[in-house]
Amino acid sequence: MPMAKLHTLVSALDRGAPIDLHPEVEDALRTNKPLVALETTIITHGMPYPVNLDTARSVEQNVRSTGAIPATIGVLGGRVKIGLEASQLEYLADTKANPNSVKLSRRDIASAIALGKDGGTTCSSTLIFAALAGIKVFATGGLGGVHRGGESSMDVSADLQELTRCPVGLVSAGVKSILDIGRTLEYLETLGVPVLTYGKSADFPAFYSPRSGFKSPWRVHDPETAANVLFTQWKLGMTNGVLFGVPIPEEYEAVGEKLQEAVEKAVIESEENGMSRRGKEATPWLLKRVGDLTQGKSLASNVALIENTALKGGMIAVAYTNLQQ
Ligand code: PSU
Ligand code: MN
Repeated sequence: MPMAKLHTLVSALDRGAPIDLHPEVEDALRTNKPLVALETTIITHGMPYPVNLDTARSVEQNVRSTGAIPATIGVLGGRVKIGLEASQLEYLADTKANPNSVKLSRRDIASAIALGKDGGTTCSSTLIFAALAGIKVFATGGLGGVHRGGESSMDVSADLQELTRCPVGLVSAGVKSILDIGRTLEYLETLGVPVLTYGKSADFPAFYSPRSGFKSPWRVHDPETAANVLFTQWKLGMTNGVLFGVPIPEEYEAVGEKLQEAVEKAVIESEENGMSRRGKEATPWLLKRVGDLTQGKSLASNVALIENTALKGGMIAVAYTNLQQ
């Protein structure tokens, strides 16, 4: 891989880093085609089978529809995969047949690899590998954040800190209201991570709903301006990431208000039954509980919003590549 911009990745591979690049991703990196990184914790721990698999496929398809190349990132047999084969995606998604995939945040990566595990990458670890490969845009559903009661439990997702280390534009539908959205935004301000709403709402979006009650510090309306924010940030030598909150499509707004009741109930239950103090298990438990309480209605919204962020992510990645020409 001769190109200078692949220097970091090439150095890692030279050191024997256990990373496999999908040939299509490798080609896109060599020829500077737009790429969008995608996470896999949403597949292994965020949605039930087979909706997780269908969604992973449609999200990749949406990225392609914009002219960008999807790079779904995960860990298989102790190796990091940047870009998954169809069969590898199926393997990670089939959580009944292959139930042992680990949820991998930054602190888990080296141990999981040394022990030869399979795993889904959270936003934090997906950011790490996207940055390593020089992928500039990453699309997901919800970012982790400060949990309710986080001021005493200290449950603050590693996703937030990671955004200070990785020069990647993270396109998400905001943070779920299972979290403390106000404190999450305060924390991001302290960390110096740019936060923008992409689209109509002045609010920072709350995943199932465009409205969180908290204003976004900045707003952009088109992929070119979003890409220009990334371009400018990195041109100035700042090496941290940028968070774009893309509001859920309008037709899901009304149901979002209803889902909020289930979210409140799930949070209270998690405090009563101790799940809120169970570290990495807290988020998957809350997601599943909201799904059960709404008879799957939350799942349909979840699918819609991530399909939407994939589309916007693809458009921003294409615009970013155009700026580089
Ligand atoms: N929020 C969602 N769905 C998810 C996640 C978050 O609505 O699947 C996943 C993401 O991978 C995120 C991770 O990075 O959960 C955060 O976990 P924790 O709160 O344990 O840091
Ligand atoms: Mn946590």
